[in-house]
Amino acid sequence: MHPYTIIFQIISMAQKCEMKLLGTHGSVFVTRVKFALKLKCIEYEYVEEDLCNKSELLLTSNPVFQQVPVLFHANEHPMIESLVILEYLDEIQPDVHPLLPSNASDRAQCRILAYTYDTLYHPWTKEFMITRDKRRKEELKKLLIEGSLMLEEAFVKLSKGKTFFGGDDIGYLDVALGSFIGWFKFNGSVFGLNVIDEARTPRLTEWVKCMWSHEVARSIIPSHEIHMDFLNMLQSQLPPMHAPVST
Ligand SMILES: N[C@@H](CCC(=O)N[C@@H](CS)C(=O)NCC(=O)O)C(=O)O
Ligand SMILES: *[C@@H]1O[C@H](CO)[C@@H](O)[C@H](O)[C@H]1NC(C)=O
Ligand SMILES: *[C@@H]1O[C@H](CO)[C@@H](O)[C@H](O)[C@H]1NC(C)=O
Ligand SMILES: *[C@@H]1O[C@H](CO)[C@@H](O)[C@H](O)[C@H]1NC(C)=O
Repeated sequence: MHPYTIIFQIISMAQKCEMKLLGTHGSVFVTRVKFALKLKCIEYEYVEEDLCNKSELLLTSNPVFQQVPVLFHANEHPMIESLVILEYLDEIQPDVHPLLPSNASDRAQCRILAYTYDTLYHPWTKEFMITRDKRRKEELKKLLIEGSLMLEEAFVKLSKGKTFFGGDDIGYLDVALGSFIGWFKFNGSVFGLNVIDEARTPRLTEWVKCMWSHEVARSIIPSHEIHMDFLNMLQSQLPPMHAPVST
């Protein structure tokens, strides 16, 4: 066994039970954190949260947003916001699978892209999946396609001809965006739109394939059934199909 592997295992053992992750299956934001913890060989205890009946632990550790993920590390303040948690993990375990690039400008580009994805593309995708308003759906389709072209361009720039956003290996954006690949399986056949499309976004198409063939990525992406349950849950929160439309 490589001496580094042994050292990492010792570090992991020492950290065991120091880390606790509060999450919900099927949450892409929780998947991100699991992904980073696994890449960094950090052992942790996972606690499943019921978002329909939130625990005291969630309400006290994330009183403002009351959302998962929440990461507890020993006696530190509980941490929230998946992207903040990724950076924290990268800072406390910098030598095992570094995530952010070393160039400050590249780091800023990565953060901007993840922020754009979370604040625009993800809400659009979610709305696209559940809206029943045909005109809005068309509008969102256009926005999502434009977004995918922008992501393709960013991929070309950041990957510098390599396989991942992070280059030869999975980096911060591969973790941040790769946790969504389970949703990309809900392609044209389900929603009438392939956001990632061979003809329009060839490099991203290739990237999705490489993500699926990465052992760690594959191991943390929830099953198709869990995605289906999540989708049903989202759709069940909508008013019934024939309810009067309020304006
Ligand atoms: N920006 C947050 C988003 C977290 C989030 O949206 N969590 C959802 C689950 S996917 C949640 O806990 N929802 C419960 C609620 O909003 O009441 C992050 O990146 O961690
Ligand atoms: C909600 O959670 C509490 C414990 O956290 C449990 O005692 C209670 O039975 C739960 N209620 C429902 C409706 O599941
Ligand atoms: C980051 O990389 C670019 C080239 O991609 C270079 O011009 C720039 O000087 C680098 N910045 C830092 C802070 O190293
Ligand atoms: C499209 O979705 C179907 C099931 O919904 C799945 O079997 C297929 O692999 C998906 N294709 C892609 C390219 O993800």
